[in-house]
Amino acid sequence: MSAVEGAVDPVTLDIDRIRSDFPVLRREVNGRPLVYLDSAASAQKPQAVIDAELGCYSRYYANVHRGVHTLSQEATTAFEGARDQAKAFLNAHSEREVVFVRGVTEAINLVAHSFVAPRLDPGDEILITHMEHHSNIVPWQLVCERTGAVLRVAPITDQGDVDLDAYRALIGPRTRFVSIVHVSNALGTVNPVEEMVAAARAAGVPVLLDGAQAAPHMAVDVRALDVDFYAFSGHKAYGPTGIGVLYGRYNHLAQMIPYQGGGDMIRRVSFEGTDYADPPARFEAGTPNIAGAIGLGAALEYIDAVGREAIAAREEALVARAAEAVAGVDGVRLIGEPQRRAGAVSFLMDDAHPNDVAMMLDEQGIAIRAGHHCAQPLMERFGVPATARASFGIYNTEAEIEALVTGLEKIRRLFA
Ligand code: C6P
Repeated sequence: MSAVEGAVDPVTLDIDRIRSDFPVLRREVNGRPLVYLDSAASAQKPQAVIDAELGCYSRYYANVHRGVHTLSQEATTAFEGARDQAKAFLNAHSEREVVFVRGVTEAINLVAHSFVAPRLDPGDEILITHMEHHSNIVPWQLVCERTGAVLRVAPITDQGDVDLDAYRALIGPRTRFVSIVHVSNALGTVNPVEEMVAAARAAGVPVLLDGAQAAPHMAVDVRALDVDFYAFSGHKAYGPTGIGVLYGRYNHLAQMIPYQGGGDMIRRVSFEGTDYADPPARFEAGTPNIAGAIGLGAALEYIDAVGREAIAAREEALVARAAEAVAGVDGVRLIGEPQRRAGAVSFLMDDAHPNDVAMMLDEQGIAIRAGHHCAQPLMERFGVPATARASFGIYNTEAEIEALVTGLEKIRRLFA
């Protein structure tokens, strides 16, 4: 039976049952059972998500919003049903506040182009933190180049937490927008976003939260957060690739210019001019990722059925244990020891390059990521070009942490 079909103990979670929902976890890599510790890069998919995509393509696939025929009606109903699911997942006020995008990268570029850039004068400021992913740096640099605005960066501590006093002090009369990561992909830091959003909004500054690494691991309530924009990617939340969600307050979306022009985002087109559709259609030009959205709906349903509070509690304990266990390996040093951690543990091993560590773990069937994790300014802050990163999801176990530690000890012996 699937974990979503029966009652799941909200505290302990039946991990064996959850694991049995993910077909790929049955395979071996290099003759060993797969230990998948790379969910921060992209998470594996439960059968429910695979079935939802397959069901769309095999039973009712057609273009959406365009046909009166049965298949198009059914596809449209399922596609819009996924939007409702995303609305509930984020506790948005309305499904009209949910824009389907390719992922967080597109969401931030959309907000930068359509909301922030038109409001900027030379000398205005956009505030981010030192732990941002490139997706939350480069779009702002592009906007600054175009408008003469300035990018401000809130510093972080040696532990990998945002320096909150410095952050608050950087919110000034020229600050026009704040865009910050909810959970760091490279450090695992859970930022105190409630306080950070409140500080910005008290100064009348709108805020975007990059929820790429938060949405899969904890409950997100955009109303409680009082945030203006929130973005997450489907593929990190056990859903398909090429689909994600941008939440935006409706009154912001309604004032925003389109991001791309094309079909489905208009009310009326003539050669003299075009009237745009209302949000969210205004920001969804062209044929969308129909099966992807439907698969994402199934992923969000899966997460909810397992229970987000239970997932958060279990994963937080698991990741804390992983951090402690990895730090206990001779010659290993953690990069980032934040006050609160979710999802990921970054580390370095003396004398071994992170790429070598990742390759040698792969020989033992263990998948981790090595590199700068698309956070080069953060790597520079810690004086390293790269780290090894183990990241965790709903299906990981204590036994897999032991396998990781055993693998690292083996590598250590080889290098020592
Ligand atoms: N981080 C990682 O291995 P996209 O690629 O658009 O789905 O998500 C981009 C992104 C934005 N913000 C954060 C905090 C992220 O972690 C990511 C993606 C992956 O850490 C791939 S670099």
